[in-house]
Order: sequence, then C-alpha cells, then structure tokens
Amino acid sequence: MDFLNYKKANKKELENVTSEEWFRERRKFLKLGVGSLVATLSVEQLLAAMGDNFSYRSMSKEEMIRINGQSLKSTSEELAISHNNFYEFGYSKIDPKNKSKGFKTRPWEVSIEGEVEKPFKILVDELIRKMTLVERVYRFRCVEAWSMVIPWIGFELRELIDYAKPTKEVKYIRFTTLYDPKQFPMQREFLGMNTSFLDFPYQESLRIDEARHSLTLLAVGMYQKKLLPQNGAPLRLVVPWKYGYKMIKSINKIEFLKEQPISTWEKENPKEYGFYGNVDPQVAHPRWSQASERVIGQGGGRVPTLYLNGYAKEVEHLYAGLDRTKLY
Ligand SMILES: Nc1nc2c(c(=O)[nH]1)N[C@H]1C(S)=C(S)[C@@H](COP(=O)(O)O)O[C@H]1N2
Ligand SMILES: [Mo]
Repeated sequence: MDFLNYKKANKKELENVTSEEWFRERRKFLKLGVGSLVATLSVEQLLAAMGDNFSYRSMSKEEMIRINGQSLKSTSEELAISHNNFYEFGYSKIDPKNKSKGFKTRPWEVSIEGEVEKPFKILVDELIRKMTLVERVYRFRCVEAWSMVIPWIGFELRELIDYAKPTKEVKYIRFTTLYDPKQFPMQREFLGMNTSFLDFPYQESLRIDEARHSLTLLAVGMYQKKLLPQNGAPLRLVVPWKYGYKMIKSINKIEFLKEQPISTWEKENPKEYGFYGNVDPQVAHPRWSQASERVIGQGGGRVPTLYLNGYAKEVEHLYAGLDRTKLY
C-alpha cells in the first residue's frame, strides 16, 4: 500500500482521528508526514499501511539501568536472526532462518480460552493496536549456556490479561504455538511416525503472578522492526529471568487455567527441564554447569551467569519459599 498517494487530510479530518483509539496509528502517520493521514481509512488499511513499523515508546537510559542494573549493548541483529532455536523448523541453529522464508504470519488469529469471562478470538494486528507497545532491552539466556542481549518491542502481558478478564480461580496461563505441519516441517509425520522427539504443538506456561509481572512481555518486534518468523512472529513470549525455552514462539492460543499444566520440554525430559526454568547459576543442568555463559558475538567469551539472569531485585520475591536447588 502506497500511503504517500493519499490525499492530504484537512483540519476537520485531523480532529476526527485524535481519539484515544487512533492515537498510535496517528502518531505513526504523523511521523511519516501528514500527507499520509486520511481520516476515512479503515483500521485494516491503517494496519496494512503500518508495514514493518510500529509506534512504540523507546527505552530510556534510566529505565535500561533501573531494570537491567546497567546499560546493555545489544547483540548484533544479524546474529539474533540467524542463531535460533525453533524446533518446528529443524534442530540446527540456522534451520529456523533457512526454513521459515515462506512462513505466513498474517492474517493470524489468537484464541483466548479457558477460565475467562468470555472466550474470544482476535486478529493479532487488532490485538497489537489495543495494547501499549514499548521497547525493552533484556538479557536473553538459553538453557544451553549461551546468551544474547535483545531489544524487544512488545506489550506487557498483564495488559492482555486484564483485557481477557480471567476469573478469580485462575492460577496459570498456558501458551500454544501454531500447529501446521504444512508450514512446520518437523510437525510432519513420516511413515506414520513423528519426525520430532518433541510433542507438538509446543506449549509453555507461567504462574499467573509471573505472567502479571511488568517485565513479562508478549513481543511483536525486535531491533525496531516486526519479528521475523525465525524469532517467533507474529507473537512470542519474553520472560527475561527464565531460560529461553520458556519463551514460546508463534503463539496462537492463550489459555487461563486453574491447575499447573505440563509444558513441552518438561514432558519430553522431566529430569532436565522443569516448570519454572528460572536462570540459576547454582543449579547445574544434569549434563552441564549453568555457572557461566558463552556470550554470542563476543568471540566465544564467557561471563558468569547471574541469578534470575540479573533480574533478582525485580522478581526474587515471586519465589520466596521455593527450594532453589530443586528442579520443579
Ligand atoms: N515454538 C517454539 N518456541 C520456542 C522454541 C521452539 O523450539 N519452538 N525454542 C525455545 C528456545 S530453547 C529458545 S533458546 C528460544 C530461542 O529464541 P530466539 O531464536 O529468538 O533466540 O525460543 C524458545 N521458543
Ligand atoms: Mo533454549
């Protein structure tokens, strides 16, 4: 869509689009030039015209230091989009990039189910339009003992939870990745057998208080752009104090639950992967130490791993009374 071809909005039209609902789109269009702003555009047209851009609040230096304890330098974008874990596309780090070229992320429907006032489905772009987008630069620590720093764009999950209106009994929230063997090679069967050792669709969950923490995001972008398929487009979970496997990608179902569910990795190997997946240098994986990590993009250099990935001050209180040495 070529928004530069739109006729100039007159003063009256401009006033019509100053309502709260139109605020973000309007700001985006103002950035692009008033000529691109026409009051008669439908929401769908506006969303399409947004292209690969979002309007979001950037992270200030003060916020960066308050949350991360220091100023962090992001990993190079090139590495973050070509060193990935996304087993639906394959097991090697380059598979997700190479095998996701045609992955269709729009239109994309997200289904909200379980213990809510009224279950519903919503198009991801409509959901994004309702939420407040922010940028958050966070440390990212995979259970395989490597790490990156990623500048995410997303909204706080708690904003969606409030929007979904869960019942009082809700204790957990579960996310499910799209199930589509046509698009995900590893979800296919071969001679009646599963191709993968994982039980797809991939599922992950959080306790509702973890989900409501202000650091917990649903990401829709990174590096100031929309997410690419290999990073979990169009919607993926970000919980910076947990191992990467908790940060489920390409979500199309969100359920509110009363009981603690079993997640994909926990089901596959309960001796090695727990429900919590909290980053903890003192609790070794059965097959390797978690005391340090290899920083991707720093020539193989290792740094000590921080308790709760450096976010202990923010989230430690959530785990008072839990035994750190036990794999939950
Ligand atoms: N659906 C799905 N989500 C997933 C995975 C996966 O295989 N499938 N891998 C997880 C793991 S182990 C990690 S480390 C992160 C990797 O995210 P990144 O590729 O954006 O760095 O995604 C997580 N989310
Ligand atoms: Mo991971």
